[in-house]
Order: sequence, then C-alpha cells, then structure tokens
Amino acid sequence: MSTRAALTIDGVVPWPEDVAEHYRAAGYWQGRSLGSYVAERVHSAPDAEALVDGSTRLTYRGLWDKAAGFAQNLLDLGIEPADRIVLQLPNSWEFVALTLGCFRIGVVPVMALPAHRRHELTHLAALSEAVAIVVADTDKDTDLRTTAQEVAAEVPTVKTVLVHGELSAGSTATPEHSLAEAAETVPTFDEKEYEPTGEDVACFLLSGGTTGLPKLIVRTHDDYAYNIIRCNAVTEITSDSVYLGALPSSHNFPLACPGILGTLFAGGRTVMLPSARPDRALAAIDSEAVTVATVVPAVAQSWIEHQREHHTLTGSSLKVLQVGGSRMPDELAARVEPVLGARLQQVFGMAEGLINMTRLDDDLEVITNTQGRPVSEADEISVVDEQGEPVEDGVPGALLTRGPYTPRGYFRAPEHNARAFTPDGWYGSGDIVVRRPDGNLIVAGRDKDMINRGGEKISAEEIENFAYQVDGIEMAAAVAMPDPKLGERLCLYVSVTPGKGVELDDVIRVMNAAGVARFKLPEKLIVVDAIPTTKVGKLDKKAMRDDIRARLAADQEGNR
Ligand code: OOB
Repeated sequence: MSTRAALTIDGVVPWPEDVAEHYRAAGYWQGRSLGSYVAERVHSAPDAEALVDGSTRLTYRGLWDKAAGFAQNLLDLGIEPADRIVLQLPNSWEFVALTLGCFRIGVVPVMALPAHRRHELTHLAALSEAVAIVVADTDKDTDLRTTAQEVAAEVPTVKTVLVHGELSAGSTATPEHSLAEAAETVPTFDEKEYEPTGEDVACFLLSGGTTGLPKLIVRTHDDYAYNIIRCNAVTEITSDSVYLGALPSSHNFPLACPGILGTLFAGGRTVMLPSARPDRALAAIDSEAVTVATVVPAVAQSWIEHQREHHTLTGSSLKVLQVGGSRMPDELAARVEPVLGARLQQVFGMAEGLINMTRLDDDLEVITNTQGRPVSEADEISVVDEQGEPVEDGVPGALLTRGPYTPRGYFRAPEHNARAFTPDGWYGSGDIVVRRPDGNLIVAGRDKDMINRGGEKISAEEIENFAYQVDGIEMAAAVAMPDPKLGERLCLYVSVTPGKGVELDDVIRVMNAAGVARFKLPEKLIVVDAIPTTKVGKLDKKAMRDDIRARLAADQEGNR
C-alpha cells in the first residue's frame, strides 16, 4: 500500500467526493496502484512467463526487473512522480516494461499511437506539458528521432528524448538516451515511497476525437484497475490465458480491456506482435497456443479470409476472439466461430471509460447481433432522444453513461467538457444505440462528427481545418464513405474558388507538410459547386454521406 499522499495534476476533473466515497465503499476502487496487482504475480509465480516479443521471453520476475530499471532511469533523468511523458512505441516488451515502470513510480505515460507524427505528438506533448518523449528510432520511412527533436524544439517542457533502437548518428539539441541502456539501470529507488495511491493518475489515454486534435483522458489507478478487473472477469482471463497483443498496445482495447494489463493481473502470458497481419498472427496463435486475441472488424475479416484460403490455424487453442473498435457487420460476426473456431466476443468500448461486452456463454443470437452490455453492475446507461429524454428499449437514441471507470471530464478542456458531459456528469459518447430488453446494446449509428476508419478515429473538423489551408478551397466537409474492408474511409467534399482547380494531392501535400498521421489523409476528393447545408446553415453531412454512397454504387454499376 502506498505511503504517500495522492498527487494532484492541475486540470484533472475528479469524480464528486460523495460518488468517489460510494465507489470506495462498494469496493470498486481499492486504493491500490496498478503495479501492485502485477507485483502479486511476481511474488506468487516469479518464473512464470509474462511476455513474449520475438525471441525475447520475459518471466514475471524478468519483466518486473526491467520495469524497475526503466523507473530508476526516469528518476535519474530528473523525471518525477506526476510528470508526464509522451510514450510512442511499437508493440514490444519495452512498451510493457516502461509502462509498468511508470506505474510503479507515478510517472504518467501519455499513450500516443504508433501512427502519430509531428502534428499529433507536438499537440500531446504541449497539452500534457510532457517532460520527455519516447519514440522508436524509425517507423517505415519516417525517422522518429527527428520527429521527437522537432517536438522538443516546439514544446519547451520536453527536456529528454528516449529512443527505442539506434540513437541519432550526430549530436542532438535535446539529449537522447537509449531505452536498451535504460532497462539495465540498477534500481535503488524505494518502492514504497514511490508507489502511487489509487487516486493518482495512472495514464492519459487519447480520445477518438470529434474536435480538432485528440483530447486527453485521465485514468486513475483506481478506475483503471477496476476497468481491468471487470474485463478480466467477463473475458474469463486466468493464469492459463495466453493473450495475443497485435493491435497497437497504447490503445485502451488491447491495453486494458482486458488486454496486456488484464493478462498481467491474472498471471497469464502475453505474446506481442508488431502488427495483426493474418499470416503472422495466425501462425503465432498456433505456435504460442494463444487462447485470446483482440482485433478490429477489418482484421477479423482478414483473418477469416486468410484461414479459409490457407488453413494456417491448425490447432484449437484460440478460445476467444474479441472484436470491437468499430461496428462489426452481423454477417461477419456469424463467420468467426465456424472459420476460426473461437468464441466471438463483441466489444463496444471507449477510451473514455464504459466497456460493453457480450458474454462468452451468451446465446449465439446475442453474440452475433449485439455489441454486448456493460461489464460492471455500476455502469449507468441512459439512451435519450434529442431533448435528452430517455427513450424506450428498442428505440434508437444517444448513449449517455456514468460509472466508476468513466471519468467526469477531459484533461484541461473545460469548454469541450461542457458539451460532452451533462451537468450531472453523464458522458455523451456520440453513439446512437438501441438498448434491447435483455440489456444488450446495438450500435445503430453516430451523431458525432467522426470517421471510424477500421477502428482508427478521424475527427472531421481536424481534416476540414487542413483543407481550408489549401489555396482555392472555399468550403470543405469531411465525411465517411462506406468501404467493404474498413467499414468507412475518409472522403472530402470541397467547393472551390471559380477558375481554381483543386486535387486530392493538394490536400495531402498540406497535411504531409504539417506532419499528420497517415491514416487521416483523405482518400477521395469530390469537388461540388456548393456544399449542401441544412435549413439552419450547418454542413449537411447526411446529404453528403448519401451522395457518396450513391456515387460509389453507380461506379460499381459502371464497372460491371
Ligand atoms: C474503442 O475506443 P476509442 O476511444 O478508440 O473509440 C470509441 C468509439 C465509440 O464511441 C464508438 O463510436 C466506436 O469507437 N466503437 C464502436 C465499437 N467499439 C467502439 N462502434 C461500433 N461497434 C463497436 N463494437 O474503440 C474501444 C475501446 C475499448 C474497447 C473496445 C473499443
């Protein structure tokens, strides 16, 4: 148990004290650090295997020691409890050990996605006032060390760059350190003195984002531990579980629903893969006897197609395939078990908290046709109409939620909080859902201005802001176009100054120059005389979504 008082970070929105008291009294919040749950496993089964990353295999003791090395290194660099560091790493044992190292001393990782580039990383560092940034040396054709230096030059609080892989060849303006060396630091810190309290901030997750750039979601040790514990119970994770981490680990789903952290809490083994490519993933499931994996629908589809063609999966180890992040078509859901031999678990969750899951012993009808129900009895759900009045079961409405792992506000975003949360602290996720009489939810649509590209969330507003920087674009509207693989892709409607020609490449050039993550680049540009608007003068996104759907259908017809 921690021996110090909770640390405050300015700009964190707490739960009201009476609600917090209730969550403690009910046992949802246990007043413990995330690390303490893993420590139990380290003590009870130190030699059990915790993590597999390529040829590196770490036992619980081995992982714990690496985490301590990282923690000591952070302290040696002058990084203190409650300081934030932007963490961007590929799926690797270093990601897990560093995250645990942070959790043990109360340093707060800001969970950047691997696809993020200068634009996003600068924003995350500035908003969180990060003191350090952790990156891989390179990713595909990008030198992330250069990116990190650019971020540090832009954000004065960033004093240190930690690099996974090779350090820069020459000297750098902001000092660089090697993660490989950091892990070998001999720990001398007093665990008890540094151990966070339940109330301390554990990490910042990123919002899917409907506004310009991602908002930061504050997750405390208490609330995140509860999130993990409930997900472990529903997904039935035990010390015998072997978890495949193939989605980017910094995302809430593979991190904690129940994901890598859940598996560590339970004493199971996690197998990390750099990507979810079907050939490698299915081979790894066989060779490591994986029992549970987490994917988005697009990946589930690619695994099913691959398995049908190549029969890579020969064993029957895979018991559960969790699918979520975007809406899984019912037809795809029906194919999971027959082809992959695993029970499907649909997961409708959000980094903001609430996690819904189908149960492993639900009827096939529920598993195939719904996105499940809350993982905790303490999750409050309300489905409301446009006036905010509750609707009957079976009627679509906007989802509102509150609960012991759904924070009451984003970090340092009072204006946005006033819109995203009701005065009573309900979070409006922007999803349109139908609640069935059996309590299961069906995600029926969305009233937030976001494009869900195979689980990767793109804010329409962010893209429109870039479009306005293109010479000749007068009005711009980013909308989702249907896609058989990813569910949705990004299509940009623009109207242009008479006489000017604008092409997709012009928009892409502006976005690349700004250093924007590639998944946000629009994939189609449609020039119209006038962007359709509603009676009250707002962009008529529905009209444009209908229009692009009709155009794509006509194209297909034409190709036939
Ligand atoms: C997960 O988290 P985020 O924060 O990237 O995105 C949340 C949003 C939801 O509000 C919803 O719009 C969409 O993603 N979503 C789904 C879905 N799961 C998420 N839409 C339809 N069907 C689903 N099954 O995406 C996330 C976090 C934890 C666990 C699972 C997913």
